Amino acid sequence: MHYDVFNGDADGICALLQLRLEEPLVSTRITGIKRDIALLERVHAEPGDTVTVLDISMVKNSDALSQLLAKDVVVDYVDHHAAGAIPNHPNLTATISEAPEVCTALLVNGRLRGERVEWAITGAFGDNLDEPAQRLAEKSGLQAPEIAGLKALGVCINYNGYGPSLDDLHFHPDALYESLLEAGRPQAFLGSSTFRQLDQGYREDLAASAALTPVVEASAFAVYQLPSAAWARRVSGVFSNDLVRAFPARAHAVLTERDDGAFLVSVRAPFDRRTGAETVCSQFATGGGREAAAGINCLPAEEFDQLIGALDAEYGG
Ligand SMILES: [Mn+2]
Repeated sequence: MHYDVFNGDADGICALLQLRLEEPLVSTRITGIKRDIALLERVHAEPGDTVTVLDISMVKNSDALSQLLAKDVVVDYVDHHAAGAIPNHPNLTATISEAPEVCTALLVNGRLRGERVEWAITGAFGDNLDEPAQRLAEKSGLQAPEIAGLKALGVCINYNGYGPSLDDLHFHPDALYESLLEAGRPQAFLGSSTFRQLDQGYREDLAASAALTPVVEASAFAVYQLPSAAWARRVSGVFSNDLVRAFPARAHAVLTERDDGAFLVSVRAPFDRRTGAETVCSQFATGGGREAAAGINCLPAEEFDQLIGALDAEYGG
């Protein structure tokens, strides 16, 4: 049995699309919402089974990984999040880079020598890596309208993965993966009713978020709070990415109220200085992420001031 374990965002999906279009394989797929990264523990493999892991932090899956390796399961791991100590084990192949200009879809593209480069570009745009995506697209000879299509698709796939529960999403990430695989090429999917539905949902959510103003605004950072509504939960990540582009010198925290009264938080470092987000978030019990983009899954309301303090300490007032 083969298992494909992948993040349910654009990067994870586009990484797997490249691999499976290039090397079709019947597999058990395991994925979830973008923030659900404890995926490896859901693999119940037997000795001799194989596992491909894409776009989820190795350090956050290290126990499950060690158990699989010890069980004689062969693991191929491709990722750009914090890895921790990579086990030196004959059953493990790892392609890991934490470089800020890299994402998993681009790492897979390197491995496949650009065989499915359109999906790599789509994944990179979806992971908010506009410049590397644009460079790769131009190098691949794509024209502006085609590049715009890949970008729109990447943004939409990424947007679909946000939200604290699968119920909030327009499509289960695995169902979306299947539709994309069936389309074969991004251009084919762009003409589908699935894309129209996703694109329309995205536009409606963005329009609703355009009216929001910050609840805290300092010179070096701003904090927004989104209401407890499905549209807000879905759009929070894309909204954060757009803020980074609109105010490149400022750090941003976007809070979404959860059903339990706590907040789901996404923090983006200033675009001009893509560090510190992880430092801010990892001070909280359920926080983590990367230097440029990090999050807190559950910030108790009474820790709001502490978050402001952490932002102020990192980015200065
Ligand atoms: Mn990624």
